[in-house]
Amino acid sequence: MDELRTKYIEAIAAAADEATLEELRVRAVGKKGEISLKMRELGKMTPEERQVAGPALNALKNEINSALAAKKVALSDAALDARLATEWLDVTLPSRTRRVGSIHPISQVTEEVTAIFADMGFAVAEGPQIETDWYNFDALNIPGHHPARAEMDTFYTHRAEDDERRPHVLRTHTSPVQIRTMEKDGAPIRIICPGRVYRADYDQTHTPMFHQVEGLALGKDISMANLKWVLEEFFSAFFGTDVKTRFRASHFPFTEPSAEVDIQCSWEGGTVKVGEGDDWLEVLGSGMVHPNVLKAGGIDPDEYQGFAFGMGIDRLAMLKYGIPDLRAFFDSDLRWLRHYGFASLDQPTLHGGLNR
Ligand code: 2NM
Repeated sequence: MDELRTKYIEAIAAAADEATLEELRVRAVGKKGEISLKMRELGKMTPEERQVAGPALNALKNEINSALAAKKVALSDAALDARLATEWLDVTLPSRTRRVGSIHPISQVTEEVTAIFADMGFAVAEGPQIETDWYNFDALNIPGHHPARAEMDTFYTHRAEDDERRPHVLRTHTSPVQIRTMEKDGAPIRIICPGRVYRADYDQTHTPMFHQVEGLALGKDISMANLKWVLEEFFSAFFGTDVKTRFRASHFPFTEPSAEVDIQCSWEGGTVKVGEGDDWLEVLGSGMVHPNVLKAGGIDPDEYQGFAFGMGIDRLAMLKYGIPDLRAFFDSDLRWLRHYGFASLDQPTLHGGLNR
């Protein structure tokens, strides 16, 4: 019994890992372990012998089990200490720098425009950028021979010889969204439609993709007077200062009467300032929606009337934030984006004004 105790207690103390411990457990107190076998011999003993050997064997078994458990804990503590000694982390070190993206001026201005019109009760409507020529032209009272339909201004999708479908185009304005809204919701309507539009034109002041926001208000008695108030309210909120407007008679196929709208500005030292001075800057087209357009949208022109307008978002962004070159908007130049971009927390407000 003493030999067994010495052998196993010493072996357990010397074990270097859990696998060795397990091997010792099987050899000592496993089903066919030395101590278990000894316990089986108890049956062959006399009652007197058994009374001495039984408790002694049990005590030895318990002692070995305790030694195994204690050694197991000691081994895992040692392993943890070894890991902690190598895997340390200085949480007081400064963090690594990470580049942060910025909000593109066009996104920022779209949000600003949306916030201002939302305050006047206009909802945002969106639609597809690839349209049929019906939504893009016919429904807007633009006849088949109109120059705007010519291949040189409009991107037409490729068609196989035997394709029977209507021609499809990249929308040249967001007006198709307004036709779709008339069809879907009927009058009254108060919406703006911001989004990408496409025209085959590329020079200093034109890019083949640009951004527009159009507005539409239909009701029983909506007039040009309401249009003028809405636009002056919009420009004053957008530029953060009172802005006078000037309406000039014009012509669009989709409105009658039609007006081009100029905003008051000054030219000093080659830079334009909105809301002061005696000069005018053309920024917007508008008018009363043509009866043919209302009919195309499924609305009775004898019951409803209203105004519509359209303007360029890119141009608004250049004016408000002093961006000189239109084409730089779409160059994806990181230095430009860092300079003109907005922090994601710089939320547009109704009266953000020019002084950020
Ligand atoms: C402009 C100028 C004038 C316009 C018309 C419509 C519609 F679909 F309601 F008829 N939406 N937008 C419109 C009118 C657009 O952009 C220079």
